[in-house]
Amino acid sequence: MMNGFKCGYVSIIGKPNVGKSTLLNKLLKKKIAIVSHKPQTTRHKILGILDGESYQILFLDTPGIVNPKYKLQESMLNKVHAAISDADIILFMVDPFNIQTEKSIISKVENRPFFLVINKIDLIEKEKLLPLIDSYKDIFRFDEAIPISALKEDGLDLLTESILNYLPEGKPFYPENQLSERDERFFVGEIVREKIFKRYGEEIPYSTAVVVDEFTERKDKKDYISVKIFVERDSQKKIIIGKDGDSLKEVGKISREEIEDFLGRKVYLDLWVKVRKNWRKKPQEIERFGY
Ligand SMILES: Nc1nc2c(ncn2[C@@H]2O[C@H](COP(=O)(O)OP(=O)(O)OP(=O)(O)O)[C@@H](O)[C@H]2O)c(=O)[nH]1
Ligand SMILES: [Mg+2]
Repeated sequence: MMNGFKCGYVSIIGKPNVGKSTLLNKLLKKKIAIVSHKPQTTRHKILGILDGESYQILFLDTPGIVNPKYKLQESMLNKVHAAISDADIILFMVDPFNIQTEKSIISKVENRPFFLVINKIDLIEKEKLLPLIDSYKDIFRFDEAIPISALKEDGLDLLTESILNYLPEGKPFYPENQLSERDERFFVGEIVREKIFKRYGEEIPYSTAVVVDEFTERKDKKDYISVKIFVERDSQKKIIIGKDGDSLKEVGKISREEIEDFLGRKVYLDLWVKVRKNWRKKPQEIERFGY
């Protein structure tokens, strides 16, 4: 019998860019969720499994909460709602720079454990913390307020301990050391998307979808991976490719290096750029791209 073993879902929600994916990666000690300084980087609900001696915590990273303006954002918001309905515990993550509330979201939480997680405390003076927590007390109910710096890995042990105080008892849902439920293809596509998010400005990151077309293991040769990068306009395709293909080559190189690091083996990576006009507004395309 696994007496006293704890297992449950902990959903990380909040506005874009507050550091949700960074927290997931730091808790797991492996980068499985892509991160960038631009908002709306995450488009999926991503499971990260943290195994301990007497617990298994199933973290769900989610897209940042925004008022949807196009179909893709609607689908992203649906993932936040799905993560909330799955959750045994909800971490509402904010940054310390302004007061953030999401009434429509918080109203769905009902009486489940709800933590206010204040991230990026490495960027403010310590004296500002208590007044900040106090101002949240006037806005909504929370069971715990936990200041952290995900980036500097400050406060993460305390966060895990507090989670364990509320996590239900139960057997582990997943075998040990599984980390996530996504396949290698998913992570490869996400790594390429992150490099595009980081490299290009303006609307390009938001107009880009990445699909792994082929992933073949070859005898005595590196794995062959073929990736299609979809953008919404010809002009964006030109920018992604760059003069003499230089930009795309660079994206290919840094993507391949991180993919090899992630998989722990060498790969051959082919990148192709295609145009799908206004795909972000089309439910069928969004579904086809896996969002
Ligand atoms: N200084 C500081 N920066 C942080 C911290 N945590 C995250 N960041 C930075 O904040 C930016 C956004 O981080 P993400 O983890 O991508 O944020 P997110 O909430 O997942 O964003 P979306 O996926 O767009 O909703 C990145 O540049 C991170 O390096 C922190 O504790 N301190
Ligand atoms: Mg994210």
